[in-house]
Amino acid sequence: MIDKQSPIPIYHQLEEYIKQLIENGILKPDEAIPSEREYSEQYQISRMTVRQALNNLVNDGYLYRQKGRGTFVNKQKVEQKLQGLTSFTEDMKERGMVPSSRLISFEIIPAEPQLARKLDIKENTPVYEIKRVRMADNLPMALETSYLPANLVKGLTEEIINKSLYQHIEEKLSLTISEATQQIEASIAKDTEVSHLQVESGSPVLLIVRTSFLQDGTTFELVKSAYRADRYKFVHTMQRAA
Ligand code: 16G
Repeated sequence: MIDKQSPIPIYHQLEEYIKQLIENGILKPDEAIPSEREYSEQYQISRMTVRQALNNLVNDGYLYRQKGRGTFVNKQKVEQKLQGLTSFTEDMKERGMVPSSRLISFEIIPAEPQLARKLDIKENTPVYEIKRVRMADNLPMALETSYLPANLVKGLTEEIINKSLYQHIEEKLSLTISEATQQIEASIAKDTEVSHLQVESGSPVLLIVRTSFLQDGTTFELVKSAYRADRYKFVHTMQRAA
């Protein structure tokens, strides 16, 4: 599988080969991969070359290292399409994963000026503030803080929040969720995120801010979330203007 005559650098060939083994499920999550020495002996390539391939795979989130123990296969990232306005519950179910939430706090607060502006409501209007850890197959994926005007998204309870907000809004309140704007940026996990997402300090997260609207244009939520960058990636298709 390593072709020394090929113009493709050897580290890159090894990287692609290991990637394939992971994507095809031949190497399984949390399985240890061979050591640098073993790869270098097996394929008669330098340890530097092996190291470069493994470093790239660690940086891209395919592998992780544990001090003194070795290098292991990471869980594959959840791919989230950027087309379509979906809920966390729908996204995970579509992938055959079991969604769940861990409620951290749930209260009604008066909207401070900035929040009121973002939700397009008067200052001090009551707003639900909900903090949840969103999980898939019991693994923490994101820490999510949602703000919803309480007199619009009525009757929230812990039971509803532990299931699906969007389902309650559409099925119980018969409101039509229509569109959202979303921004995504890279960051490093803050202390609260480190503990709730169970990552090491200094780990990368994707910060997402979503503002969502009903069909009549009313803003019904502002959601700030931190997604584990090692478990999530966003994909979208683009069309070149004719
Ligand atoms: C997603 C949305 C969030 C929405 C939630 C509803 C992002 C970044 N955020 O997490 O805005 O409130 O789904 O999920 O995608 P639920 O219906 O499962 O409660």
